[in-house]
Amino acid sequence: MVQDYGLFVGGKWRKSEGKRFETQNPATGEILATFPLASKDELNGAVRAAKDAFEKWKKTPAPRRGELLLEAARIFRQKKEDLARTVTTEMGKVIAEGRGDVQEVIDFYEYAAGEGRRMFGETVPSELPSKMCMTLRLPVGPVGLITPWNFPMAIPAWKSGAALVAGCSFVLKPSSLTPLCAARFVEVLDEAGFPPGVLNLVTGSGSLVGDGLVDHPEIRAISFTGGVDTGKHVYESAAKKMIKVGLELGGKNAIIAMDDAKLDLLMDGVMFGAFGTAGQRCTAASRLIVHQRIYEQVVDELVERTEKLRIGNPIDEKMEMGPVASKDQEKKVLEYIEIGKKEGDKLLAGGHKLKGGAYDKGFFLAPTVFAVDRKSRLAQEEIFGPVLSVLKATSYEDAVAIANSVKYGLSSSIYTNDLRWSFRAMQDLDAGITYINAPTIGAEVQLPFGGTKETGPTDTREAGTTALEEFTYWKTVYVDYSGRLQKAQIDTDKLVGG
Ligand code: UN1
Repeated sequence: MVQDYGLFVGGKWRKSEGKRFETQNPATGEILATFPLASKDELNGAVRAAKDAFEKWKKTPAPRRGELLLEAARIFRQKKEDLARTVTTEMGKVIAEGRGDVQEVIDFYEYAAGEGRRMFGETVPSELPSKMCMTLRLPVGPVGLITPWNFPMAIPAWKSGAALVAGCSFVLKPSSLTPLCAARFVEVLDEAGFPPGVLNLVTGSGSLVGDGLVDHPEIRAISFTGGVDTGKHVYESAAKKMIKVGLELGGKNAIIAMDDAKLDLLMDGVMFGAFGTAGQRCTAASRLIVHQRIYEQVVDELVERTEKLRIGNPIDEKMEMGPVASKDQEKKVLEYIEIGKKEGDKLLAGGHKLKGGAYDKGFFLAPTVFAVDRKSRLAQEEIFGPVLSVLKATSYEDAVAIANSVKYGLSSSIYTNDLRWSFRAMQDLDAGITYINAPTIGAEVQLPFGGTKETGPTDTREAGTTALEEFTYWKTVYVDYSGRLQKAQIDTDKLVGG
């Protein structure tokens, strides 16, 4: 039966009378559930609930907040298989990756829970006697979390885990392609026992709910993962309110293959990096830059492996790649394939929709490889699908120049056994993340995640200890226990005292 969901506001699922939208399985076309297109009033109601709850939540001791995160992690672990199936059914990544998505939730919630017992500030000496100075981390207020469909549980977890332990309440607006994952995510948090109003889920359009959240006067920070155009719009609106904003806006990530790379290791990494999640990761390896000395060999092997990939219903354990997430995604990727052909890039594998039998019910594309010119659009633009562009480099310097020639800077990778190239690449690659002898995907939650250039501003990073920066501000406190007025910068002669 198709379930009709409401909005989760103030600790309850609430019916919505307005228009609704459907969510479907991209492999089979089956309708999974329906969700409300929330109205402005409904959004305002959710922000009000978040604001009311914030006043108490911020006073809840941080270790206690952390305990609730740990309890949520326990339930996520218990329900991992079931939730993974929801991820795969609604988003289309293969089931092993669906499990990975939920594992990332568990990992981050466990990690962030510990932050409840740290959240370190500093004590700093004063220039005056009988005076102490310190810094505290305080929550910014109710926050808005706007999440994409490609990691439909992991990304809500990164954002909400950090917000919750910091003491913020939130309103989550998930992508309209994966509201069911968001609903199931929120159900677990509710079961863990977070107080009503601390977490709220509002589904609907980007222009009404997304913009409405960013512009709402009570929302004190926005964390957004998605496309660069929307990200710039969010950044501008947030600037007008002078609120914190975390943005992660994609990539055009490259793997560099040096001529001394271990070939099998390289090929395993390229296949996983390029076609894992059907290439729909911000971190996906969408460019392979190969040293000219091994170019022919790498291309031959790549084509052979790409043509052997097993593609089908991602719930089937044997499949290596599922469909892309939606009709629009399929259309966009096919358009890029046409652009490649028109611009004269050389199609080496795939380049079409898969047809016949069960393929006709879903959005299945053949994994695609192009040999491209470094100026071509396939070498520059984020496609967000199973399309890999291969480029030839004449040297290490040339490879790095190609890698850095795009407007994004999220992830990067180099395969080499030469320490000199490895250590140079760590610093030369203009990206937030560099992997040595591993593909561009698979970031771990205990390290900062984010990029440079148009991937997003470098002042915030998700995950790691840096995750707290998005949702807290520094309060500076001076305690003067001298019992007299002491003037900093003026009473400079009173250097010794007690
Ligand atoms: C994303 O695609 O926005 O590093 C996130 C990775 C995953 C997260 C990707 N852990 O590939």
